[in-house]
Amino acid sequence: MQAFNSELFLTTSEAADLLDVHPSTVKRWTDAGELESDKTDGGHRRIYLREVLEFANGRGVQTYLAPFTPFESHVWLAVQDAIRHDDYSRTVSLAMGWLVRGYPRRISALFQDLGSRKELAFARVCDGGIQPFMEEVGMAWREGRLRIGEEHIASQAVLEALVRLSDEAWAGIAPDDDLPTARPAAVVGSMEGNRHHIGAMCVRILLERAGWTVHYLGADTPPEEFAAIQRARGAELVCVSFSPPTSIGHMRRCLDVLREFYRPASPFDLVFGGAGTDELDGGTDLPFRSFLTFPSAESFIDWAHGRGQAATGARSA
Ligand code: B12
Repeated sequence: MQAFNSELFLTTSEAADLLDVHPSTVKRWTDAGELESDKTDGGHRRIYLREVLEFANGRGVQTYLAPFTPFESHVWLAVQDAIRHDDYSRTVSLAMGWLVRGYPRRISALFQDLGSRKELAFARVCDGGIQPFMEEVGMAWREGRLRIGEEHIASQAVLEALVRLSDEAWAGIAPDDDLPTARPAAVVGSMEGNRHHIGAMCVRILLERAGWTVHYLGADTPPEEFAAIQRARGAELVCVSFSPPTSIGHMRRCLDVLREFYRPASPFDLVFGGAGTDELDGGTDLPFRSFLTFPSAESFIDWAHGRGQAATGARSA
């Protein structure tokens, strides 16, 4: 009964956002009867989503909902829930539905859209949207409701969205051979034995948006390689992602190797991230500039912003 869903009536400014015009333009169109609208008891215009989409179609305007046909209203509601209520449950169930029905491109497009929205903190999109979706995928696989191939498809769809978001973070910035030296460098990847790297990709984008150049190592990377790339690139930050079944033992080994390779002439902060990393007690005699653990993206981002600004400031001073 979607036709009577009051959530699908847009305010003037919501319609303006969707059509990428100023709200006064929408008012002009509704006053002229070109765009059909109702008025609330208080006299505010309300425009039915379907009318806005037909209007856009008639004028050849591409809205962000166009790639999701025929799920525009579902996506609209999912995006509004995320923006207004910090609620990603509609996003997760939409993405699960598309996964089961075989529409992975829509999954990518939805996470790319959410990830590029200025109204949403990207760390929250990771912890509130991507992580719960992938957790649901893992649960469905364990309970035999999804095949392992479908879990791979879900991972790939999310990774593709993240790769595009990484490209967006670099838009307008010089390519690799001409990197601005003012940007501090970080090394990011997943620990040896950890084939999961969606969390590491989230961290890569968070850092890129916070002004870092990221040397991304991907999944299952030996700690010696984190050390070698840190040294070669003069990186000031090393971020290692852990997730089950990698254990405290893996974290300790990583810490030991990085400690062994550490040179005070090339100092860096070391961050371990992912579920369970906050249970590690790193001890007190660590050589790193600092050693921190963060179980989520949101817990990390404030620190990363502050650290990035300090590093950039030190370079330009
Ligand atoms: C996708 C997936 C895979 C994919 C990975 C694909 C890829 N390219 O990454 C594949 C198919 C390869 C895979 C393989 C396996 N998997 Co798996 N996998 C998952 C699944 C479904 C999702 C993981 C994911 O991507 N989550 C999304 C990201 C965004 O979440 P996240 O990693 O937690 O990251 C967030 C935070 O932790 C944090 N974070 C993470 N890293 C970092 C780093 C830093 C620096 C910071 C600051 C923050 C941070 O921020 C992120 C954003 O929110 C999980 C289910 C689950 N509940 O997580 C199982 C799961 C982790 N896998 C599991 C298992 C058992 C395996 C296998 C052993 C299966 C097998 N028998 O072969 C193998 C091998 C694993 C290995 N050696 O690493 C189990 C682990 C259970 C356990 N306690 O041991 C889980 C929990 C599934 C389950 N319910 O049983 N898996």
